[in-house]
Amino acid sequence: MTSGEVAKKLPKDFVWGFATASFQIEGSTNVDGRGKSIWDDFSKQPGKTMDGRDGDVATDSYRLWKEDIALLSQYGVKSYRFSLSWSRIIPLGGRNDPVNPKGIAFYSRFIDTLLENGIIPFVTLHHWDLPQALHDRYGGWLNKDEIVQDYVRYARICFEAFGDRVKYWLTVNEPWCISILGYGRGVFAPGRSSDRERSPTGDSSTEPWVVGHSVILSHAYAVRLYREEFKAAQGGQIGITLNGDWAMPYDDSPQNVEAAQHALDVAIGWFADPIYLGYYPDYMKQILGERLPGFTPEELAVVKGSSDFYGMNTYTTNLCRAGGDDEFKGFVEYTFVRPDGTQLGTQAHCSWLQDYPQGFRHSFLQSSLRCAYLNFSVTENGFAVKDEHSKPIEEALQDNDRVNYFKGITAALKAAVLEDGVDVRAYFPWSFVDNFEWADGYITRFGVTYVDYETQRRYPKESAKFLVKWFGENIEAGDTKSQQEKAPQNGPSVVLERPSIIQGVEV
Ligand code: PNW
Repeated sequence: MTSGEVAKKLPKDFVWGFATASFQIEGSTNVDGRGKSIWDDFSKQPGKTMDGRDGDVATDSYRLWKEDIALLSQYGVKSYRFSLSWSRIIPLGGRNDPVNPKGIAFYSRFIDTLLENGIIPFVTLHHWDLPQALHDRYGGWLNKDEIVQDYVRYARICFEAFGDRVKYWLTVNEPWCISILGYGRGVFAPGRSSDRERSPTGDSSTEPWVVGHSVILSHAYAVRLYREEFKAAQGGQIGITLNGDWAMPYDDSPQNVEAAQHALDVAIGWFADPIYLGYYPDYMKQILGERLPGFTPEELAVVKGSSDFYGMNTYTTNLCRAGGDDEFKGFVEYTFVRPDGTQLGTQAHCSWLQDYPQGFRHSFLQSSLRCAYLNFSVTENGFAVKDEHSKPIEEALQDNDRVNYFKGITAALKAAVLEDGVDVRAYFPWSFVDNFEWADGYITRFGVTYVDYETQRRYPKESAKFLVKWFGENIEAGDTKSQQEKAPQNGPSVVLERPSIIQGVEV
């Protein structure tokens, strides 16, 4: 397989833009009636974030949203992937709890303004900021019967309020991370784990699998609702987004080839197989036995086929070797060191990420082979430059490792579409701006736009300029704008002025 650039371009309706999530950018956590999410208090507990910082201000995007949209518009993106904060819309989260009109109004205005600027909203309903009240009331994702109903009602409120203008919905972001990092390793909110030094409560051997099951069902019942009551009138698409990296066998020994398959069964198959094929992977049943909850036949009928597309968050490649005691990785050891001692690629600031663009191309084939996915939207992909947080701004803006990462990825994307014939319809680099990187606090920076947290000024990095230019040159002429032109434009019109806080946007 060659990874060289091919002369042809991506089709004219190819969608690209940048991605973010509500808790990572919004700040303003206690204004306009927002209720707490599980990340509010968790991030304030000593030791939970690397720099001890929380999401109270983040990139201040709840206040600076017009400036954010102006920058997106200057970048010339076709779309923007962002998430809604459940507890801004329903502060206490539950199906009998009141809806907050100010939360609805905020996102409604935001969506209108994106559309007025020719930017397609690509909306995630849930990106990890579960309402705290639901966790306190009944254990949140641990309580399947309650959470499914509450999530579906939340989804209904969003379809009713925004579905006339939103044509791309993602139900949930990365269920593996919610389950394993939140209820297994205990490093993400709500921080539950069997490790008593980390958490006074929790059972890492059972809870992640229960949580994953609840997430799948919540997703599936929300999709059923959309298809039955909204799709005909609103005409949108709805799916889930899964995290999953390419699993490459460490060498060609049969046990390591099998290990790569096992790694995938747990990292991707846990969610992809029920949703696209209608069953949990055999390997998961084998290692978990009774601990893996079962679906009733009625549930399975709702789960199977419950995604209109494959939402893929993919960052890296793992060399997989049989062994180890980590159930969350399917008893597979991950490494970036090849048998000959060389590194797979350039190391990012976070330990789990190296640059290996060939893996990006392979991951489409890997997923296609697994379940013959209909079509792909890459909803996240990106790189955090090592030590970027400690560099002076001028230096941080020269983000060569990130530029190289995206050079490799864009070539691989083009090859996947034009040479391998994979049906990829959208691509969203993570992230639009540096932001609250969960347990890493503000240390790890994934943005293509630098945020100076002292001033909240935004500065485009070289990688933003590279991507803007690349997509400008590599998509066939003609545009997807027809979609948003057709969409009704309600609500007040907001006039955007060229923001003063954005520096050097000559892209
Ligand atoms: C994703 N891992 O999270 C999330 O969707 C984003 O909110 C986040 O900012 C981004 O990737 C960068 O981290 C992940 O440990 C977190 O492999 C951790 C992992 C993968 C994805």
